[in-house]
Amino acid sequence: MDVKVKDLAETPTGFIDDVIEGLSTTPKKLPCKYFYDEYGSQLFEKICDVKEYYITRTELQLLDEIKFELSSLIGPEAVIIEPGAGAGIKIQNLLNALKSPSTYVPIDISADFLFYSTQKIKNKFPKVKILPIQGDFTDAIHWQGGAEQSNRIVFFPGSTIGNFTPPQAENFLRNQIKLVGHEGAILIGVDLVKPVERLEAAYNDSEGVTAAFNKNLLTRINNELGGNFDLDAFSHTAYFNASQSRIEMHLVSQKAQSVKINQQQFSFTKGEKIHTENSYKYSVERFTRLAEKAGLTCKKHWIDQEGLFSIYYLTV
Ligand code: AVJ
Repeated sequence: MDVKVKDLAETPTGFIDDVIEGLSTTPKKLPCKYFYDEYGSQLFEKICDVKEYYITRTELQLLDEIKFELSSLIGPEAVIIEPGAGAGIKIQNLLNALKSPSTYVPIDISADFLFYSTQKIKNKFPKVKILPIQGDFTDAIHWQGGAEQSNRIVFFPGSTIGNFTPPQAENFLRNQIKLVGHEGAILIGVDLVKPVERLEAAYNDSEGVTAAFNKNLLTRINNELGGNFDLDAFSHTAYFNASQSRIEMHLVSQKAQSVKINQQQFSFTKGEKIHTENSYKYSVERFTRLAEKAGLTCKKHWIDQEGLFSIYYLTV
């Protein structure tokens, strides 16, 4: 089994259409999945290290604390499927914790990420079979599993589920049930609701890494779609929307201006925002209910000592 490499992080075909559509609606918006080109992914890794962003650190520590429990819940010869695998390190901790895991199935839109993560896992876990799938995990993925019929687990860490609205999240979970089958399970990390100061600090880090990550969307439009955004004329903002229980990130136009993308003009009033990301936060009660609506049973959940982050083991 070999992975094909592509030389460049290619621009997904839907990028231009999504940008034009998003900037033509009111209020303006851009899909957050376009944050993650190579530079954006590097910035995200940097975010994971800033002191205000507790998510990655807390989840890694919690995964470590529960590894023996996970190993006995999941059992031997597991097939681990990871949507949006990226270049993550968490999968290595999980594979380390499990008894003779059989197969790793990373799913990612980026062929480069798939290639590198496959190489890395191959080297560190020579006994684990790797079956990479290139695709957008926000679409339903059709994979029949081939010989990998039993003990399939979807691993979805990092509170990535927070990027979906609750109805989308429910739909996503339903699609994962199709991937893992009747005896499968989903191991998922979900960020908890917490005092607003703590939440907002995590998305307004003092080093400005999150601001750069947000603005990278504009850089991508400039570089890949022939846009002429003036990066200094937009500023990053992130705040908690309590009624929706989500952090929202926006880019705010600092003045009245118009921007050209390819041949199209888009005008901005002073203070007008582009909504770039939602990051939903759930209480245990609300997430459990959502999982149940999707047809899952919450067999077990864990929370770190500070009450910042939750991990769920959901069975079909
Ligand atoms: C990768 C979606 C979990 O929402 O916390 C981090 C992305 N955005 N800082 C999150 C993100 C701004 C992150 N997720």
